[in-house]
Amino acid sequence: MSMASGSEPLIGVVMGSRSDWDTMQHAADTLTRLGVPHEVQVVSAHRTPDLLFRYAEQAAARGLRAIIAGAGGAAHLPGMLAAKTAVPVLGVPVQSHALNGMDSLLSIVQMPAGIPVATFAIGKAGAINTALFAAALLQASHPDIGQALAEYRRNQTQTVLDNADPRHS
Ligand code: RP5
Repeated sequence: MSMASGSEPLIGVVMGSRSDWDTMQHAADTLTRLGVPHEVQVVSAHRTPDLLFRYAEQAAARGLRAIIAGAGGAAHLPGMLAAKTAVPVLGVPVQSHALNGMDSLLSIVQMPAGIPVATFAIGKAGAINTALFAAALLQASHPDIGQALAEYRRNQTQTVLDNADPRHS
C-alpha cells in the first residue's frame, strides 16, 4: 500500500487492477493537490476477495473517512466494499475496452436499495470528481482542506476567464 500527503490516510483509493491506474491516478493526484492524506492500493473483488473483505472491515477503525474505488467491466469492487463497511464508497467506472465503460457504470450505479455507492462519471472526470467530493466531505472537520478546495475552484474559474477566446491558446 502506498501513502501520500503526510499523516494517517483519511481517504483510501483502491482499484481492481493495476490497469486502472491510468484513470485512478487522477483521483490520487487531485487528493495530493488538495493536501488530503490518502493511500493507494490494488484490491480486486474477483482476484483477491479476502483482501477486499479485510480492507473493508478495517477501513473505519483505520480512520478512513471515505473509500474511492475504481473498477472496470464487471465492476463489483465498489459495491462489495459498500456491502462490508459503512464508510462512504465513491465509485469510479473505469472505461473498459469492450463496452467503453457502460458496463462499469451500470455495475457500479445499479446498487440495490440499502447498500449505496456514490457513482461518478466514467473515466478521468469521475476520478477527479471523487477526490473533490471527498475533500468536500472532509472540509467541515479539516478547514485546511476546505481552503485548498476553495482555491482549486478559484483557479479553475480564473483559468476559464483567462482563456475565454478559443482561437488563442
Ligand atoms: C476489473 O477488470 C479491473 O477493475 C479492470 O478494470 C478490469 C480489467 O483488469 P485487467 O485484466 O486489466 O487486470 O477487475
